Amino acid sequence: MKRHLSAIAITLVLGAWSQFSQAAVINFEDIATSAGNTVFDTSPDASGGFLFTSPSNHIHRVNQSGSFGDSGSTNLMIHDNGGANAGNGLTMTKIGGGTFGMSSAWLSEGFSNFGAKQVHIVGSLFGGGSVVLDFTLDGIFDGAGGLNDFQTVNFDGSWNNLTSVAFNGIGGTANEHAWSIDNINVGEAATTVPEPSTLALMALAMAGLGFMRRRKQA
Ligand SMILES: [Ca+2]
Ligand SMILES: [Ca+2]
Repeated sequence: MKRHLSAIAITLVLGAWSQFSQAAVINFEDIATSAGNTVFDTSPDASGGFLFTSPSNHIHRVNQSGSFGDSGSTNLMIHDNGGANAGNGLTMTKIGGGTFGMSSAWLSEGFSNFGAKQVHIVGSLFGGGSVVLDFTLDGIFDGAGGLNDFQTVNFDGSWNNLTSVAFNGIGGTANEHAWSIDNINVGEAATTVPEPSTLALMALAMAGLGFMRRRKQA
């Protein structure tokens, strides 16, 4: 009986904890490009349980300095394909459906001479509505040198319950607007504060565990 109660208490604690600890980073290392190389994909990329699609079917997997934004590892670079302005978008959705939260990501100008000035980010919310953030790139883009090409963009708690997020490079060189992305922090309710009922359940379960430990020692 005691063992059963302990198991139940542990399950409750782990269950409650997992509701706000499922953050994960999509770093594109599961579809890595070898150092010094760039691979050009003409179909959507799947990484970290998410699908990344571009209306132009023109996604570069980059792990290269020089002309490209360098994150020190594989990242995705998007630019207009042949001058179609809608072509530089990238949309992420969860494979198999479902909602997700997003707390941060790395963004950079994508290509020397063709870099975007801003990245326009639109999150579609479950049940309707959207959240929007325009992130200004810093113009620091040195290719192989010592400066950091990428910046971190942070998202607040309104970026939860997302069904998809669309990124678009804007400004900069006409018809190119190249930009790059890496290290996207995602997770169910990534920035949600646990509800009082969840906290109460955890406290109850932990108290139960402590009580059983004391009984065992006695
Ligand atoms: Ca990476
Ligand atoms: Ca930069």
